[in-house]
Amino acid sequence: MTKPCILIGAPVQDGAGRLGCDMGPSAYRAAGLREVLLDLDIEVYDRGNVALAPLRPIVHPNAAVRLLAEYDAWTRVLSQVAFETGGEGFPIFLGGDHSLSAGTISGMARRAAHEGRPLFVLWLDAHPDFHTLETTTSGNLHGTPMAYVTGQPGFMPFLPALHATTEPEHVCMIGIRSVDPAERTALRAAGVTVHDMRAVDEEGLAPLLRAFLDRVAAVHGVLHVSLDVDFLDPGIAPGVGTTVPGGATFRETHLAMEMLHDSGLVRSLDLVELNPFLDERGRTALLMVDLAASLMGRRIFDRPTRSF
Ligand code: HAR
Ligand code: MN
Ligand code: MN
Repeated sequence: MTKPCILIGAPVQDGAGRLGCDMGPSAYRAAGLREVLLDLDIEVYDRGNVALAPLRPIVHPNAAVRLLAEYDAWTRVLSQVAFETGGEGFPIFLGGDHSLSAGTISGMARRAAHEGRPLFVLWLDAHPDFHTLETTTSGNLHGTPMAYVTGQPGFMPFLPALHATTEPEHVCMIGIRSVDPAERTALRAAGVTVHDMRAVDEEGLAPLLRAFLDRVAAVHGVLHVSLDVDFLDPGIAPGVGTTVPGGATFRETHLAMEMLHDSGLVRSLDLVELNPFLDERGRTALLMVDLAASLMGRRIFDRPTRSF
């Protein structure tokens, strides 16, 4: 990986049901993300935190929907930042709740279209985040970004028009184990590849990921990875507001990250849903940094043994 890494803090918490994700970017910095990348001889530029664009008033008929104006504003600014930084290096978006992916993925889709290559998304999460503004009942908009970027109905004119939609067939979700009924229906209709935890247990994470990477490479695609803390088992990653039992292990996830690095297909990464207020002495932040290092080329063999 010769491209410089560009760190972009996205202190978004408006999409989550509880406060605290806005501290995520600081926690990743305190956990040494920059230093770990420098150790890999990667050039690193930290752009600091993105500021929220001015709000425009938006009213939606679904009264459950919360903080839509903020979602719209974050999406506009992050989409632009993703498009720009995606042309300069390898952006790592330091979340922030998962609603930020509405911006980062739409921006990376525009970047890929600009380069004439299809964008694929690997979604590592307990949740598919495939609600529309109509179907969400919690109103927490971190439950919606994948529906938005794949062009599901009802987001216009409430959110920015997409320069490029991500084909639902180009999305692979792994680790899924908390799906609402409306999401289940919509995922099937859209043709998203969903490997739930049963698939991971029966078939193994590596073969599932290998098949997807082969699909991306076959059409000369580029890949965006969106890593939600709750993909991981709560026993190793407690610092998240929406823990779900039965998550991915340390070994599985490091292996996935090493495979992603070896593929040479990954262009950009979201680290999302870390809630430092719920963390235990930074262990979840440190684990996410550790995983980012594996994705950027560090072998488990070379992993330092120091504890924090
Ligand atoms: N599906 C539920 C809802 O819409 C939970 C969404 C939670 N999403 C995240 N990100 N934590 O994956 O409220
Ligand atoms: Mn998520
Ligand atoms: Mn999740």
